[in-house]
Amino acid sequence: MELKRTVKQAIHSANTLIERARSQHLTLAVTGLSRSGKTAFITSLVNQLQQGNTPEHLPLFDVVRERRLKHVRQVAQPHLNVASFRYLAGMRNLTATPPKWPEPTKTISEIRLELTFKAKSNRWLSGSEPSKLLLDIIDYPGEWLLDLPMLNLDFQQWSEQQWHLLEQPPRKDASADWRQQALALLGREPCDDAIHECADHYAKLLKEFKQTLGLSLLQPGRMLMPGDMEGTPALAFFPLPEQCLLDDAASKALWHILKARYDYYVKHVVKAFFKRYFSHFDRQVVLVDCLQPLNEGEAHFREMQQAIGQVMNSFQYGEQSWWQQLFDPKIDRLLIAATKADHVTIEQFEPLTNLVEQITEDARRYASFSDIKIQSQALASIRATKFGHVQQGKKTVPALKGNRISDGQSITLFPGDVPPGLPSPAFFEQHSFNFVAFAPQPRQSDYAPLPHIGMDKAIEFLLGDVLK
Ligand SMILES: Nc1nc2c(ncn2[C@@H]2O[C@H](COP(=O)(O)OP(=O)(O)OP(=O)(O)O)[C@@H](O)[C@H]2O)c(=O)[nH]1
Ligand SMILES: [Mg+2]
Repeated sequence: MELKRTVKQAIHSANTLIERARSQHLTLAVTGLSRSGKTAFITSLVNQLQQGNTPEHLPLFDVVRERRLKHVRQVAQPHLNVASFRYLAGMRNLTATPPKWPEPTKTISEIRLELTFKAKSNRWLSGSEPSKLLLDIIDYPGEWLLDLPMLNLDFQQWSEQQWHLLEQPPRKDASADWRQQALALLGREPCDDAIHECADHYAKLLKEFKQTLGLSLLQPGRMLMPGDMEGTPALAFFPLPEQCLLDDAASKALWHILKARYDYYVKHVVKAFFKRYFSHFDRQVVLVDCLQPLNEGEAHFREMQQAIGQVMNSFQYGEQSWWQQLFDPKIDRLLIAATKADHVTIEQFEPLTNLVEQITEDARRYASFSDIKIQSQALASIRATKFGHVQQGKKTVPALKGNRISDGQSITLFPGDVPPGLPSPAFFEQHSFNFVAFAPQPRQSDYAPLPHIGMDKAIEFLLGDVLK
């Protein structure tokens, strides 16, 4: 049984590789909640490929270590009606004085790279043509990803879930006024203007949940980043309590208006987005920022865990899943990275990796059943700190050195221990983790590649086999 499975797996992998080599084209899906580090990762990926072509800088990236990567250039992107990923603008910000991190992403953008390399197979043949690989990557606001679980819910199920969340802490107090406004619409002839007002208020509430309470489970995501949907009826909906269905005809009419808008949104906005950009991807990167939520407390951490769980479950990596039937992706590698690892000292990388593995455990299990190769690791796309030491009494302990973003001051600190697995309530009571936002390091020259932790390992996993 096991042998049969291994043989099947080997044939599958060989076929996929042949397919890839022939097409010489890879599409990478970068997945992550908002502020998880997607734009920083893509910027660093482009930068490492273009400027980091030395074995000292990317020791674990074989094609570089073996000096087979000839050059990497940005070429015309596939879709003319999609914004271009502005790599140079991002780099200018990172090299400004003082250096700046990317702004939150407001809409979708894409970039296509062409990698020219010497394949191992034709290494000894003089005059053989270098090989080429096209790499497509898209960037989008993390908020949009949060809509993914809606594909699997009808209006009633979604309303129930959201209404339940709104009635519980930490949303309960902040949402009280809005719930009153929504309930006041019941039992009256539906008025479109009043529905729009209530939807606007709901959008404000979602923004408050994000900005003030730091919450992650926020749907519909386009209310936070509407792009060109601002003010459209497709976005003028909100959850209603189920009691509407039992009540009078006017409440039922309101329910049906909102249901129609919800259905439209799910079908024409969410499904269309994922079908267009996510159905053809070959490899997926899932970026998880575990550190900021650890710092902010238990409610934030559990909410992030739940949001990641919902999003990852939506990808359902099994062959029979609705996701497969709907989108038929050909994914064969999944990288799960705990981002911003430059906020912890080196001995914390292992607990950080364990933590991200536990957060994504279900999805990893399904992916491995489907013969998808998985790698989990700690990662800093753009490393903002250096390792140092501090004296604690008579002991010297490992520490981090960097420029604090709030005042630009250089500080050295011991950030505390990352829990080796999912943190217990006691961890949060002791509040033993100290996350400080650091500014990017000033660069020595425009040609110096961005400092990183683990980008070579990540790139080797994502591209190494196709660059053989
Ligand atoms: N120290 C450090 N901070 C990072 C790193 N990557 C991202 N950050 C921080 O995380 C913030 C968010 O990173 P982005 O790359 O903009 O995140 P995103 O996932 O694109 O966010 P949205 O566009 O809002 O979905 C940045 O502004 C930085 O403050 C990293 O490698 N090291
Ligand atoms: Mg972004």
